[in-house]
Amino acid sequence: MLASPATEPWAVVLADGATQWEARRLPKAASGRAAVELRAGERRFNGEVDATAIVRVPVGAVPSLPGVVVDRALMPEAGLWAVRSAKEGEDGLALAERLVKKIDGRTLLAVSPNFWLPHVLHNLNAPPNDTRYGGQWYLKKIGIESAWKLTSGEPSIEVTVVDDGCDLQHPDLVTKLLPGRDVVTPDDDPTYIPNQNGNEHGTACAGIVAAATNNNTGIAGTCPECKLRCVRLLSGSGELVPITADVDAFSFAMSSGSAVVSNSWGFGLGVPVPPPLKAAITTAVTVGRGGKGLVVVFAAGNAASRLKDDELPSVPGIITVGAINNFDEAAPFSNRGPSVALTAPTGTVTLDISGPQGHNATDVTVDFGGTSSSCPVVAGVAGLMLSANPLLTAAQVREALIQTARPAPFAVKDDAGHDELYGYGIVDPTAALLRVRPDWVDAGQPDAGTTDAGMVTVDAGPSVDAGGAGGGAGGSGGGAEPAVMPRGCSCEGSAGQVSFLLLAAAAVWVTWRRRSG
Ligand SMILES: [Ca+2]
Ligand SMILES: [Ca+2]
Repeated sequence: MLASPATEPWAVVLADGATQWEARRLPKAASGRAAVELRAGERRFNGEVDATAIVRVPVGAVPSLPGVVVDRALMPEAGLWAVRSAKEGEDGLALAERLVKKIDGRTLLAVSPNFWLPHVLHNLNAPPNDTRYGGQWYLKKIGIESAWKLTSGEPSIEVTVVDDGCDLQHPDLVTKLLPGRDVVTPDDDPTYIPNQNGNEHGTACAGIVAAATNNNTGIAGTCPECKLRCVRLLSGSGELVPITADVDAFSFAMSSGSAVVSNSWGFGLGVPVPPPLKAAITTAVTVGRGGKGLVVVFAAGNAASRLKDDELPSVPGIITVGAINNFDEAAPFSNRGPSVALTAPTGTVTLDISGPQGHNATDVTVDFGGTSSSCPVVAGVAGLMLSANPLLTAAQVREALIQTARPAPFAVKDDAGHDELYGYGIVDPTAALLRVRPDWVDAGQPDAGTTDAGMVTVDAGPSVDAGGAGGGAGGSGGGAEPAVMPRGCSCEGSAGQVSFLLLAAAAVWVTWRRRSG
């Protein structure tokens, strides 16, 4: 069965409608799994295979195939099942090669080996000039205080952060976390892996989404009252992770009752999304949350490259987020393409693993960055929107975010108003909230000005200079009484920090610009 790798021919091992991947065996990997080279069209990349394969059958059916044993239901709502061969010595690759020929579009729809593909985290540590400048300029930049006057979120809205695990005991997270999942081990403990470089990534993303807010500790979350669930999908950037784990992450998000899934990870540049994962995500955004769909947010990635239509950030229905700096300029690394929906500032200041673990010896880092840090900002805004109106479908949330995005000043838009780097603009939480709760406009939101057809445009917040002068007042709205009282959080505690932070951020980004060119 295992021929010499040098002479191993290409074979079709994955088919899903129009998609086909071929594979050929390489010498066995150190992991003990079979190593393979993969070919999808003109693109080639490497992975490994285990003893299992993934089949897609009609929803409601159970795979019944000759010489095949069902391993487990992967995501029944998508018709995805993990299977293995009943034949001695037939691994997942050989099984898939055999089953691909049995796809009939009726009882068997798609087949894939359970590829283990390198997963990367889209972080990028912008070197800080000086820790005195630490603070959450990025929330101020999108006018978050104006949005918080409308709502600070609801605990019933849960955001699942799929990443490299979280510090479950972090003082700024511990009260916010609901049970999570480790989809690699697998068990119910999504704790980060100790003593591993970059292990703060998941904690940093979770903090930006919904850190405990107004608690005199750490940072404020974008959605202060939303709850969090952490899923550990990988241990560190570059790790091989099986497709089944990717699907498990979304299956957990669906079954746990989450409304939003924040994903600051992806595959290596140019790797097409594995069809079983695409099917799982498509099912999540359309069938999850009682048919309203989960809001799935992905980082665009940091390769300064153009995303192809078949890559992970291009899966239809998801919200793909690029990164901007404090001057509304696209970050030099931010991937571009038709699938970029919108941009958000990078959340440089966020939670670190508490104590000596993580990026530094404290509980907070000022060095987070990349599109990894922009994605959870938008995930938090989506949490605010669903808190404001839980009946929204995922498609409605996506549409409202796009339609209310603040125009990116440096964008060169096409006829549809889209720019490949900036998407449809920069996320504007207040405008998005007023779009999905038009009745809140009538309540007299102080910063709001109505334009055409009930659409509302809102000042995204003071400029950098104005923010510096704003001092402890915290900028937008000043001391004005909120028109709609937020629940649970007035967030004054964070406001002063936010204002003073803007100058620092400017310094950091100037450095960035210099480095880029
Ligand atoms: Ca806090
Ligand atoms: Ca630490």
